[in-house]
Amino acid sequence: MRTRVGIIGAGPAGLMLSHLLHLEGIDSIILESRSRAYIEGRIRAGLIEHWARDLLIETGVGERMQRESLFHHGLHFCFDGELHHIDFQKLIGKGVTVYGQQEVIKDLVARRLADGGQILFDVSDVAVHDVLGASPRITFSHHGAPQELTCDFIGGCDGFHGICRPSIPAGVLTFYDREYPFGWVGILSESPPADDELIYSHHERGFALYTMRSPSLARLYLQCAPDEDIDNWPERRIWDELHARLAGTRTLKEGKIVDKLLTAMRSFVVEPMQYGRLFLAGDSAHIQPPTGAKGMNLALADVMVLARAITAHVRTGRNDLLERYSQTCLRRVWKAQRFSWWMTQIFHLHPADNAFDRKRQLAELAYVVSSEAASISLAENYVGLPVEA
Ligand code: RFL
Ligand code: PHB
Repeated sequence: MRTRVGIIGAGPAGLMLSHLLHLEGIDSIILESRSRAYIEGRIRAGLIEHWARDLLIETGVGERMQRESLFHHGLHFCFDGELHHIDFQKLIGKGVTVYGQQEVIKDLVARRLADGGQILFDVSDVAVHDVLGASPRITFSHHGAPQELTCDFIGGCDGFHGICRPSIPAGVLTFYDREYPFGWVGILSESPPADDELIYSHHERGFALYTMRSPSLARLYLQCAPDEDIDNWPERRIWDELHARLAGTRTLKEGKIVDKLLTAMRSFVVEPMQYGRLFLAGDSAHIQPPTGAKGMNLALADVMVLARAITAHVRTGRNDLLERYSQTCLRRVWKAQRFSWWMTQIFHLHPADNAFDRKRQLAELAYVVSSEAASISLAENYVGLPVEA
């Protein structure tokens, strides 16, 4: 088998990379270790940045999103028993879109297949070879048969636990890592959300986030211990904590819990995001705590930069954009890392913090909601910084 770009992983990064390349007339093949049903059912992110919404619409995969998503003009911060609204639309004329990551996945898979794209699901034993040469290869098994795919470039879009990053020899990459002493327990509930827009709550019992997928489907998260056992969180305890951490500012209706998960919190970046003709994109190169809602959006931003660089190479033989891929992405990645870390540290109860630190968090939250300059700074980071041309 031969293709121009071999892509490993059919998450937001891999699927969007393949779609963007197709729009430029460049062929690619995606190899995915899971089934189509699995990746289309995996519940994850829910928030799409302003520019990413435009990208989905402009590249022809935003039609269902435009019909079914919720557009939010701002969000709420809850602290000291009060709710404060920050109006992004008024401050910077932008907003965010609530639309499940698995819906983006469904739309991209449908579009790739309708355009004749190749996605091989259920592959195993994926390995990359010769990435420092002009013709890298990917070997894998499909339906039990060994296969080999030769290409010009490899898109390493296989997420945090994939094989691409670990296949780069020791000493090439620098790792930047930070773990947090807490995690999130999350539920999806067949009940209305606490408010029309998101509520991030700072509370003495710990952080809580009240988000949604639709007007009848609430997505709710609670700060918990980092190595928490899900059995410690029976439904009654989850609802009691969710009510308590709203601090009487809203009344939350309970509903049938249809999904329950634990999420660890971590900030992680590798530099560079490239080794020869292997380009890492999305979670394979960086992850961040979900407090800033940046993961899926960063994955889309990386592949926008990569698709442009590959297109310039194919059209004109230019290599400068490919050579600058990593530094171009990392400038934006680090700003998103900084913001995700900031949102995380300002809202969570840190085991090592004392009364001084809690007062400092409250003072900073009060500053953000009362200063127009600080609100604008929050707004422009939250709706997403521009992707460099
Ligand atoms: P993905 O989505 O993990 O996709 C990688 C794909 O690669 C496949 N794979 C392999 N395929 C072939 N061979 C191998 N050896 C392979 N190894 C792995 C996997 O099966 C998978 O299909 O990475 P990608 O594309 O980089 O996308 C990243 C995003 O999925 C991730 O950053 C977000 O989900 C993070 N995230 C959020 N991001 C946002 O932008 N907004 C949010 O509101 C948001 N909320 C969240 C989140 C993540 C969460 N969890 C569960 C970690 C909320 C939560 C709770
Ligand atoms: C979500 O809707 O799942 C979501 C929204 C915002 C976040 C994290 C998760 O910061």
